[in-house]
Amino acid sequence: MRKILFIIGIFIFFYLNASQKSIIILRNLSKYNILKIPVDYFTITKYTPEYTTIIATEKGLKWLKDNGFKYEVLVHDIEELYIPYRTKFSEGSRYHTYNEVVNELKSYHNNYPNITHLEVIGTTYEGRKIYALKISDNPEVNEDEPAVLYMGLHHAREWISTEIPIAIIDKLLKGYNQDNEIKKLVNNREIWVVPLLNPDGLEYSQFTADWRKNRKPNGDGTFGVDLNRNYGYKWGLVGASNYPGSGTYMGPSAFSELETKTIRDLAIREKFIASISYHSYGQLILYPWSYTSNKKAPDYEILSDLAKGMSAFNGYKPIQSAGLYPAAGDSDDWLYSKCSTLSFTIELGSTFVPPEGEVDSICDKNVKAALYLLKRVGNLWPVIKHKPLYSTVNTIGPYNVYVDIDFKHNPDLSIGSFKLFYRINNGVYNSVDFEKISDERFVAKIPGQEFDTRIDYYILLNNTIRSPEKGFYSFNIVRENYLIVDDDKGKNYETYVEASLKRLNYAYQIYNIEKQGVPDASLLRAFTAVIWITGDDSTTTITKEEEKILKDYLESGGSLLISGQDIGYDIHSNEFYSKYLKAKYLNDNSRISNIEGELLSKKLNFRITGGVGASNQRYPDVITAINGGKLFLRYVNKRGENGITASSYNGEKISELNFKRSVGTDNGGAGIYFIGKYKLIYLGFGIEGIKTKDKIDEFLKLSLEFLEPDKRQLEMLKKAIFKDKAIIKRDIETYKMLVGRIYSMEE
Ligand code: 0X9
Ligand code: ZN
Repeated sequence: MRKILFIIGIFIFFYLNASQKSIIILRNLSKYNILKIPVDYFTITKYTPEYTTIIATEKGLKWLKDNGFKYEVLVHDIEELYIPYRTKFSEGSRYHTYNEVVNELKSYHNNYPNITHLEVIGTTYEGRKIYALKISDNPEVNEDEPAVLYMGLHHAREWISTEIPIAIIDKLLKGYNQDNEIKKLVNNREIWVVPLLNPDGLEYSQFTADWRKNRKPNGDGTFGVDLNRNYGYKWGLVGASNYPGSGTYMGPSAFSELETKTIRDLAIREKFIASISYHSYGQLILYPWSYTSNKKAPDYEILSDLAKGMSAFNGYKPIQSAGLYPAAGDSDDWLYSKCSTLSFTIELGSTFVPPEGEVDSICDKNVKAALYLLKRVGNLWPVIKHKPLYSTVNTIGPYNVYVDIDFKHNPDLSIGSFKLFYRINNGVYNSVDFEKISDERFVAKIPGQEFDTRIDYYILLNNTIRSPEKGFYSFNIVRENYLIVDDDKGKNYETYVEASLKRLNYAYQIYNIEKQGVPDASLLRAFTAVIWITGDDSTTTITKEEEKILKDYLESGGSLLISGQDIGYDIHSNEFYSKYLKAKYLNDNSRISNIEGELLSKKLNFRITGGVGASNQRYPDVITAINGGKLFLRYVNKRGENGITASSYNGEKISELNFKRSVGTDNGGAGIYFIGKYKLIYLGFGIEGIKTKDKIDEFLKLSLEFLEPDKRQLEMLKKAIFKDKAIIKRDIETYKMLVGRIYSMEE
């Protein structure tokens, strides 16, 4: 049986692959149902709106005849087109070979090191490297500039499609110091060029035989996947074959191929705003959707407008990709749907391999079209920047939504072209106009609302097709609102606290010191309490600058829960530690993970390593309370003894070690609380290490209840907030939030 299958396999292989392929033309295609043509025998590739050219196997020709299709044969055997070139490559042809492309990219990079970055972005089945050349000022840095991708040679036989990307590189690099416009483009864009995506296919088609796909063996004797059917959007839905021998074989799964994976990963990383994938031939500019002609892309207007703009330079006809035949799994549909890239395919030239003498002029006009797109995408780039509003305790309002509009890149915008819409508790949307603050800055004001209100809002833009950001935002007017200060040096331990507050249904904001810098005390004052976590940082837990704002905050009546296994170890010898945290450091590393105590007359006991908590608590500090602080958490061993464990450390018995270090003062423990001018809970361990969810919830709930500011604190906070008014004029929003908080608490 096996043998028979093998023989049949061989037969099919020769029938579909080795048999002669002809290029034929079908006119008035609309009178046929193009989708009926079985993709296995054909590669429907070249087309204009008036006619379509197809590469057909002999079996394909027979099928057309049998089914009443009328066609003319353009090229009897497609090999004829390529044979003249095969011998030429050794002498040097206008068309690049793989090695020539690689050498050229390297020398471009060597000659223009300050504005290029050369990267191997992938490797093929046969082990060839896929290169990308990035052109931009500061090329090693991912700057906040529109990124554009130019790709060549998805299809092996479409040699001209590598020439345009190389010509683009040449134009930009050589023009950089000559042409101001080019210099500006290079400086303000990130231009990625992948001139040759399918080097295995190219080598085969240049030196062996006509070819379209890559060269990975399919395991049934046939070779290659059509890279332009292998992308992961609507993969295999239409216009692609699942027969491995077919020229439009979709592959065993979406992104099964190294080449398509390479583009996928690059695109996810670089977030291209626009792209062109070059193919041949047809003199067309295609844009999504490719998989269907029944639907327009959501950005149809801008896509067709850009295509029209490009066609002014190359004279090609802009149409929706699926216009003549739908095919799923191409690069454009994936880039557009998954990366919001305005993706184009340009079908170059009017023959498969334009005569070498025509290459320069094809490059010329297409480089112009490419630069036009490069220029235009600036106008689509960040239209609006906007920081979503936090939940707030401010019932007075207004809630100011600030936006920064990038007019430089969006010359068509005016103040009338954007509006804010908001609704209260799922009611109907109201609109608010923006007011001008400065040339770029605008504000829309949502009026104050009652406690426990939910506000949804979005910003609508006219004159731009792409929406500014993700769209809908919401915030709540809440009675209590906590601030998590994420000070764990870039780690994610704050997520444990965050998850707990979510479970408890408390409102909170996260402030990330690494990203946002040290917060102002005035910001801290806007919250019911501050939860400051330093994770397992051991050397920069609380910096001098942070101490300063924390002192200010505490002096003004703030409430603070501060936690980290090494705060004591790090800063115990300074005044902030003893005077404000009310703590004395006994030793590093309790070596015990059982903790118990009592807060607000509730008994507490929990463990801090393992379980679902962070397992970062290897050295929790032993601390004790001074200056009015109260020790409320102890480390205990199983026998209930304080600070004693049975294992040994460095030859010393731990029990003795901890015991020795703890004597002479109060008992060593794990946490301190203080009630005075301010309220404080200071933990010598990281709260994120609490072993179970219910224990971290229980502990946080009690702590935050404890930290709730009393009347005395509120009086003090109010004074500080009015002083802040002068200091924070530049941040009226924060000020209003603070004032609102005090007023609303007085009710
Ligand atoms: O079929 C392709 O992959 C591209 N044409 S080519 O002749 N170079 O093979 C066109 C892709 C655009 N997509 C659709 N027309 N659906
Ligand atoms: Zn192609």
